[in-house]
Amino acid sequence: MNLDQIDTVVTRVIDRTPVLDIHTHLYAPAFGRIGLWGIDELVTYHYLEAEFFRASTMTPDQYWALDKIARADAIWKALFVERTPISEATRGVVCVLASLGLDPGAETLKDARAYFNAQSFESHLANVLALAGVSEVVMTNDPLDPEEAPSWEQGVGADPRFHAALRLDRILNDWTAGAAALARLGYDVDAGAGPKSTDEVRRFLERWIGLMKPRYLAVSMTDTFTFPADDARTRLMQHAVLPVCKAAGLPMSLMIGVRRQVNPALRLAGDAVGQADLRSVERLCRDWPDVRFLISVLSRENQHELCVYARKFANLMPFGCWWFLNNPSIVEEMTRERLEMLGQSFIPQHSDARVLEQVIYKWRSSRRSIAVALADSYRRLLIDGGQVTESDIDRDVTRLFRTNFTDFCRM
Ligand code: FIX
Ligand code: ZN
Repeated sequence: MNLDQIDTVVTRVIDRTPVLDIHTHLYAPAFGRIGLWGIDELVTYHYLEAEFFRASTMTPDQYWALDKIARADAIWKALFVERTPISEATRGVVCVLASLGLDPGAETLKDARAYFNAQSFESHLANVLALAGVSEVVMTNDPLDPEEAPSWEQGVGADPRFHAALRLDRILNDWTAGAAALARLGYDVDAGAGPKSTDEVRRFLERWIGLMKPRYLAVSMTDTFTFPADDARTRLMQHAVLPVCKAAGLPMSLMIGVRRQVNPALRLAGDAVGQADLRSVERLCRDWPDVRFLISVLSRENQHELCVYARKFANLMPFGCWWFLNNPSIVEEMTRERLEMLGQSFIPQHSDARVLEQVIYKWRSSRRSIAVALADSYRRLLIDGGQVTESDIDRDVTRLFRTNFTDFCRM
């Protein structure tokens, strides 16, 4: 292959390689209405709500007093009609509508609503995943979510396109509330998170691993996350969560760096970002060498050091360009530094999709950015005297989009 073929071949391979999307907030059809899809969910995505409040004179209180339809109409008018949709999140809705054959320049959402109302979910789901080039997604499954837990207890049928991830935020980030919820379920736990409590949490986790068959355990941590510390979270991690991960052979996913509710008036859109002290990640990877850690950090300033830590610890798998990082300028920058320092040994992206159709735009945008960075790596290789074939690129992209995750999770 020569220099001027690289872009075409890389784009062809990236476009045809189906993705395993390792972190989303999507749900298999069997979970019913907690799985979000359709135009009104797309347009009221919390990324767009944040942008709406900058563009509109409507106060959050006035907005929250509206129903979902009226909220979507207000956002559509402000961000898509009265302004050109050039932000990542607004352009994403344009991409979805155009991909589905709808008019992204429509004055109202009337025709889009008619289209989505006419869809049968199963065929729509298959169409959306095909358009996105996504073969499987990993859900975010909370055993203490009263809307979700009954589906698992009743025995939700397996769907090979949807893998589970056992999410632990309610236990690890708010033990007082988590302990109360576990106590209501009959677990003998107390606020101190002593040995009896950690044994009971192990029992709880083992039960839910049996119910969910998760690919990994997961938690989202604030920028102030410190491990170890003299706190309930450390005791729960050291004496329950990490031993369970080790015994079950399941990775632990840590997403670190959110600053929760810096503006509570915006609700889900009210979270921000903070630079974390990644020495906690260093201590986890060193002190728990038999546990594998999937790590994503939210601050752009933490990305380079995460790559350095990944060079030090083979049980650390960096993944994704999370949330405020999921923009072409930063996805390309992060992918370049990961390729330079880690070769193919990282997971370049996850969508974090909350609404089904978002996988279409999130993966189209990410494929473009990843292709630019990857093509440049191959060009540099050729310039330095190396060779690369299309099957080499196939093998590399399959690692990045699929088998780095399936191997790490021993799937
Ligand atoms: O903790 C998480 O899984 C975050 O991704 C979400 O809480 C966040 O709201 C989100 O969807 C970001 O993309
Ligand atoms: Zn998420």
